[in-house]
This record gives sequence, C-alpha cells and structure tokens, in this order.
Amino acid sequence: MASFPQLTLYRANGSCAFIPHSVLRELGIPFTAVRMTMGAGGLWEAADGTLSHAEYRRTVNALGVIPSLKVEEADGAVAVITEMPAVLTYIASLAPTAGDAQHIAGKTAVARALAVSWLAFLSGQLHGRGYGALWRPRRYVDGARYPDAEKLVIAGSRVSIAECYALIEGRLPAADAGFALGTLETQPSLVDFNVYLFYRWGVENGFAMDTYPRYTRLARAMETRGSVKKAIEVEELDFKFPV
Ligand SMILES: N[C@@H](CCC(=O)N[C@@H](CS)C(=O)NCC(=O)O)C(=O)O
Repeated sequence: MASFPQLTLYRANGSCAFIPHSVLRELGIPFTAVRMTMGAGGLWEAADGTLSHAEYRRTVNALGVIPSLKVEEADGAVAVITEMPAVLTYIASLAPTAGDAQHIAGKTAVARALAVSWLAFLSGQLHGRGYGALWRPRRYVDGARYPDAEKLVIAGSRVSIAECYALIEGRLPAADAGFALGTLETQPSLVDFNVYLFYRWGVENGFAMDTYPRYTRLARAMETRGSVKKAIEVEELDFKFPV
C-alpha cells in the first residue's frame, strides 16, 4: 500500500483548481480540501470562515491565488506548493505505480518535457494572459478612468484566448484516438486534465468550442472518466456533454 504525505488542496468550485482536484482523484491519492470562495473585493477566503484572505496570503499563498497544495511529510516537514505546473508535476511524482507515473507525466524524457511545455503554455498564455485580462482587465488599465481602454483589453483578451484554443486544436492528435501526448496514448496525462478545464471555460465564456473537433473529442472523452465526473459532482458543476 503506497503511503502519501498529508495533502491539503486549496480550491474553489469551477476554478482552475479543478485540474489538481481531478488529477488527485484519478491517481487515487488521499487529500483534504479547503474550499475557498470569493469574498469582498473578489479575494479568496475559506468558505467555512476559518481563513481570511489576509491569513491565506500570509500562511499559504503570497499571491492570494488558488490552487495551493500544502504537503505535510511524516517527518514533520511542511511545504506549500503553488503555481499550476509545479502543483501538477508534484502530484504526478506521487503516482502510486510506475505505470500511473508514465501515463500521467509522460513515458519518455521528451514526452515529459512536452507535458511541461503544455503546462507552461496553458498557465502563462491561456490562463495568465488570456483569461487574466478577460476577467481582471483592471490589472492592465484603469477602467474607471479609461472605460474604452478597458473594453479594448477585454476584446484583445478574447482574441488571444481564441488563438490559444486554435493552437491547442492544432497540437492535439488528429486521429480519433489518443490523448494530448500522442495518438498511441491510452490514458490521459496531466495535459489532458488541464485542457479539459479550459474547454469548460471556453463553453462558459462563449467561445465557439464546437469548431474544434479534436479538442471537443478529447474534452468529451475526459468527461467520461470517473475522476472527472466525481470532481464535477463535488464542485457542483454542470456536465458539458450530458448523456
Ligand atoms: N499563476 C497561477 C495562477 C492561478 C490563478 O490565477 N488562479 C485563479 C483561479 S482559477 C485565481 O486565484 N484568481 C484570483 C486572482 O487572480 O486574484 C497558477 O498557475 O497557479
């Protein structure tokens, strides 16, 4: 029986923390979760009132964002892992069997590097640059003083998000099989869980996701997995491909 450190995932329903949430379930790694909600001013705090935003920043994540993963080792060592690529690659390193590790992180050095390349692109370009500007345009421009400039930031973010979706479509396997790391893959990797969440956001934010056939096939396949279904239920989300 594999033994794991004690893990605490700071997550919010429907947020990008869905990705580590579903990967932990996929690998059957035990964890507890602290559910966060947006409090005053759009800042994360614990839904049960046990952690204010200021306390979260002070003790867990200095940027005040989610996901964060607290790791408590048997010898008492404690670390908090932040930033999606680090959180996901750390979880992959806990895969209970060698076979699981190969599927989730990549079978070869090149596949593992390609997986990290995907994760960096998804976090930096699509999430940070794209959705960051769409949802928080005032990080880029003082919208109260320059409302037209704010509209331009939002319009520009939609263009860059759509460009990312087109890039994802182009990078996914063309054949009616496989996962993001290749047509021969029989199990999803970190990349597939990651792109699934962004597919959901695309649907929810009015992007024409049905114009990406490879991506749509992959998202549909991901949504049939027990781990993803369970994360959807726990987070009280809808199914994008209801049966
Ligand atoms: N660079 C961080 C970004 C995480 C992030 O932006 N998470 C969103 C939730 S999906 C968030 O906490 N947003 C609140 C904010 O930006 O203040 C990562 O990759 O983990």
